[in-house]
Amino acid sequence: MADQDTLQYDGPAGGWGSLRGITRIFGKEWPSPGVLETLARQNKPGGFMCVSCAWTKPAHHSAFEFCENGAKATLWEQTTRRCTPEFFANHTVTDLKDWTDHDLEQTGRLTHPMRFDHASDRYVPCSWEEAFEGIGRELKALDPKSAVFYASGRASLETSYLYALFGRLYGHNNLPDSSNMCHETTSVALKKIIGAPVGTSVYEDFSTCDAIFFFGQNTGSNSPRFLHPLQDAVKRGCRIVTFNPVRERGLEAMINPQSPTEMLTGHETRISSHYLQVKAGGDIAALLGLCKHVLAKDDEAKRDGRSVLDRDFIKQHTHDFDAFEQLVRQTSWQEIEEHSGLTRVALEEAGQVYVEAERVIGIYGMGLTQQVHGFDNIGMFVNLLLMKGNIGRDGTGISPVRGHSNVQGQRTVGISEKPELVPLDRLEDMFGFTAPRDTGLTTVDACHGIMKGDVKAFIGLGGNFVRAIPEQEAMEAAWQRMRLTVQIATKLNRSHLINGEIAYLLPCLGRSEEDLQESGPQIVTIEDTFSCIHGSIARRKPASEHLKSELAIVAGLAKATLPPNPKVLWDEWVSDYSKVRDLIEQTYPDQFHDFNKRVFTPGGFYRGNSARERIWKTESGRAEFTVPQQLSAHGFANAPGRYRLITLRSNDQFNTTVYGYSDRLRGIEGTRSVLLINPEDIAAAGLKAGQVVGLASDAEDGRKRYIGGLTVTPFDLPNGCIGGYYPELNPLIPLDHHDKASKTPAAKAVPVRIVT
Ligand SMILES: Nc1nc2c(c(=O)[nH]1)N[C@H]1C(S)=C(S)[C@@H](COP(=O)(O)OP(=O)(O)OC[C@H]3O[C@@H](n4cnc5c(=O)[nH]c(N)nc54)[C@H](O)[C@@H]3O)O[C@H]1N2
Ligand SMILES: Nc1nc2c(c(=O)[nH]1)N[C@H]1C(S)=C(S)[C@@H](COP(=O)(O)OP(=O)(O)OC[C@H]3O[C@@H](n4cnc5c(=O)[nH]c(N)nc54)[C@H](O)[C@@H]3O)O[C@H]1N2
Ligand SMILES: [Mo]
Repeated sequence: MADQDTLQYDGPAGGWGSLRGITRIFGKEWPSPGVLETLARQNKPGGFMCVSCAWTKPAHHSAFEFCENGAKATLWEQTTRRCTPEFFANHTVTDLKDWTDHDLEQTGRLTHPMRFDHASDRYVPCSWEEAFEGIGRELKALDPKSAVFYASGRASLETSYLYALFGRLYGHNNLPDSSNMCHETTSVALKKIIGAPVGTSVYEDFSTCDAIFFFGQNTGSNSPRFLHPLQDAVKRGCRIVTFNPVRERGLEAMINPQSPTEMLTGHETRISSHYLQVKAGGDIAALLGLCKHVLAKDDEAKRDGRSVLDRDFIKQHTHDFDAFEQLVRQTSWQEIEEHSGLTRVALEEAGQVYVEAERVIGIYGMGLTQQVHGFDNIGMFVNLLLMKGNIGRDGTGISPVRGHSNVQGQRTVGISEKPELVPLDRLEDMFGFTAPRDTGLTTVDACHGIMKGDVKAFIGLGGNFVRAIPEQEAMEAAWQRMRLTVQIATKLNRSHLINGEIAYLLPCLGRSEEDLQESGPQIVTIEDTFSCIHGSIARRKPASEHLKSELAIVAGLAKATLPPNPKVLWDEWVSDYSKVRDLIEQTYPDQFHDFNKRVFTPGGFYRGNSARERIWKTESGRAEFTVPQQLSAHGFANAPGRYRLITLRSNDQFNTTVYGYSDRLRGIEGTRSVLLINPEDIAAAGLKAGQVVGLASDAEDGRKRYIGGLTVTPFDLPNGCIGGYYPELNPLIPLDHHDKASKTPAAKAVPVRIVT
């Protein structure tokens, strides 16, 4: 299935390959027959909501509403392996630092609360009381502003609400989220441009749109259930135009693994009608090219009294069209071709799809957000959509595809370093305290604070912060100077091996496990990428009797840290999560009215979006046309021997969780230590396929950063762009290489040199 010149998979996404992908994990991880029952209830009302991506859970679900990667995530959580106190007694933390991400997590589910013992260089078991008391004592002794409470986007709305409340009652807004490495560019850009920080499309829009434009989102691996509505859309004639430096198989063709006919006949659906391999960071120019074509066609149409632009919409609903139009007219095709790496002809053909479509949805992911000029990427995408009124109408919209299953929801219920986004007055009323008003730390700010020594305590509600951030080597060194580090987790990862003076590892329930409290089994809720809220309830027996729920852990920490407050009832909230939902409803009555009654609404309940109603909560009161500051988003100069490194996710990982070594859809098997590069660039650099090389940072700051042991692998990429895997290559990313507006690390075009 792989062609000879460049390693590339030419089978479809889905199909038998996806079933084999699942079975491979089943083989290793099959815990018990009960797992099938769990999978059958996945993503359905009254079932549990997948811990993988944030794609929606539709009301009209199929028999098995899960995908290859959702099944892997569930099986990974429900493994029979256990990472016990005996395991920790047998391994020093220093030894474990040589283990791969995959092997660390393969030790299985954490079973006991553990404290790090410096003298023996080992984790030793401790009781929950001891852990809470020890952490509370440390936090009480610190200046609250020197503590950071991080959240990875998985914890429920209930837990997230209480975690943010804990931070504010304690005295800070230092609440960075995995979103700060992900779609923060979206939250900042869309808020400013259309007045709502999240996407405007909903699931139903995919059944009426005429065209979908895709920028830098890898559906086949990262939100595979999205392939079904895409396939349906293509079948009814909708056209899909993709911009991506990599030819991602999921966006090329797909076989529905849930359709017996397709599986038996091997009949695949072609997904993208146009596939444009833009250079990494070339999207601003590419989008300008599309806009230029739209203007040219509008000029033609005007001659016979027609209009391509939606002039009424532009006049009534937008601001600053003239400045934008001027820029588009001024920019030459030559500049556009140079910066995008695409030809005028290809861009005009793609632009024509836009011109002809009455309803267009714009989809994007990390390819646009993780760039130095990510804000301008999104601004340009919105410009294109605004030209024809493609926001705030059925079948249209700007649609960022969110990452973690509840990352969007965490922001909705208050996990944010930006106090202006949180109803602090209301919280003060409800809980009788004075909320901190100063801006807290983003992920990048927190890293700087840790390096400088200003940040002295870090609590991680899930995730693998140290492995996911840029500048990993320097950060690991600085990390150990902190006074207190606490990690709440299901499985062992590298962040648990880099410890402060006092360190705890607290094991929690996963979402697929029964959460039994005083009032009975608990429901938790999450928000999907379309702002729909879903309840989740699980029945599986927990991995260990010593686990606590994330909510109970947050409450335990808070209670041990904060002075008593008659309005803050941690024990009551732990005993019955519906009471936390009441608090959420009270804090956000417009969006969460009747929360407890609506928890199991099929398809989730929609919490609304002003921009979808064409109410623009922006400075001008209208949707903003924006003018990008430059034509390339990557943010560094071209130089001889300097490449743009794209850090990629394989089909066999969830972020830093590496399930295995098969990147099936890209035809890369058995290794992650690869340098993907096109044959022309291999020859030009005097390299040979199969040669082992290193990558060195080529950032202007001159700092040394290096990763070796990478096998040169021919791959279909634009000239000057090379690829490799996240998180292994994270030490190459400078901490200050981030989106200018939101500080999202720019992991999709990193300046590097190849070292032989
Ligand atoms: N199975 C699985 N599912 C996941 C995840 C996972 O790791 N595994 N992670 C979850 C999370 S947290 C997130 S945020 C999402 C991430 O999902 P995506 O948003 O899809 O993120 P990536 O896979 O990092 O990169 C997306 C695409 O951007 C392309 N790209 C790179 N540079 C550029 C560029 O300059 N321009 C353009 N147009 N494209 C570019 C890459 O080739 C890649 O196809 O997925 C979520 N779902
Ligand atoms: N170079 C590069 N760097 C990147 C990216 C990139 O594309 N390129 N992507 C960025 C993005 S989009 C993101 S979102 C971040 C991801 O950063 P994080 O969200 O911090 O990392 P994850 O890998 O998702 O975290 C995995 C760990 O979460 C824990 N875990 C799993 N389930 C649960 C649970 O239910 N509860 C708790 N408490 N813990 C649990 C397990 O211990 C597991 O080891 O990485 C960012 N970093
Ligand atoms: Mo993400």
